[in-house]
Formats: sequence, C-alpha cells, structure tokens
Amino acid sequence: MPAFVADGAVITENPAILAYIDALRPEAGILPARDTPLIVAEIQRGFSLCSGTLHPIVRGLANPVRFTTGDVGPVRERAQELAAASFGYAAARIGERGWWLGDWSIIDVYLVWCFFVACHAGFDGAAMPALQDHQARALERETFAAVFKDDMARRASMGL
Ligand SMILES: N[C@@H](CCC(=O)N[C@@H](CS)C(=O)NCC(=O)O)C(=O)O
Repeated sequence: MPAFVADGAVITENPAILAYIDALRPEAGILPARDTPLIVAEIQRGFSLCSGTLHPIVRGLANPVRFTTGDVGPVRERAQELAAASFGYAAARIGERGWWLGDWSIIDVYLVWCFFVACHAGFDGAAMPALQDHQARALERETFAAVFKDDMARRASMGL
C-alpha cells in the first residue's frame, strides 16, 4: 500500500506513483520542472525522506505490531526517538524554506500526511512548531483542504 493501476501495470511505492502522475499531467504542477541537476536531487531527497524514513517511522508509531512478534512497547518507544530526530530534520528545512522545495509541491502533501498521522499516533507535534505551521499553511490551500477532509472521513470510517 499504496498501489496505483496504470496502463495495465500495478505501480507501488509513493515516489514512483507520484512521479508517474507528474509525468502523465505535468501541467498540474504537482512537481516543478526538473530543469537542473539540483532540483532532480531535491525532489528525490524529499521523496526518499518521506517514503523511506518518515513513513516507516509512522508505521512504528501507529502500527508497531508490524515490526515485532513480541512486546510493542519498545518498538513504539524507539519510533518516538526516531520520529523526534527525523521530523526534527524536516522541521529545520521547512523552517528555513517554508515548503520542502521553496514552493508548494506534492512533497509537502506527503510530509503533512506523515506528520499528521504520527501526531495522531501519539507523537508530540507541539515540539515541532515549524511542522504544525506547515500543516496549517497547507490547509489554507483549498484543494489540499478538500482532499484532507476526505481522507479524514475515510480514516474515521476505518476506525483510525
Ligand atoms: N515506502 C512505501 C511506504 C508505504 C507504507 O508503509 N504503507 C503502509 C500503509 S500506509 C503499509 O502498507 N505498510 C505495510 C504493512 O504494514 O504491512 C511507499 O513509498 O509507498
């Protein structure tokens, strides 16, 4: 999860799905044009942080049973420590740049999602005011707010 069916193929992994959607509809502007080597790296950097680091930490907080056959307490505890370090890293960059790439992009959506679910699973968001502000600014965007509201309703219907 997630998985996206396109052209008869099943695409998994968020960075692959989002890169596919961007290539399909570049005019939507979910990512900027990759016109310098640096922007290519910065996009990949944001995707890797969210997909490879933050998302698994969020799972450790919200669904620790996936990581152990034993007591979930130590998994949650370690996930809290890792969340403090990795969200702290993201918060420092957001504090400097406002959005992950300087301008709004789909990477901000993924980062807000990770932060929101982590906080919902017991991470202390108040310790990261830059990410709280990031989420608040994202919610000022009409399209994002509508999708976020739908996602909240879906999560509630699943008892999450
Ligand atoms: N690196 C993955 C992370 C996705 C992920 O962790 N998804 C969760 C659900 S939100 C999941 O399926 N975890 C596997 C599991 O709990 O068995 C991506 O980019 O798509």
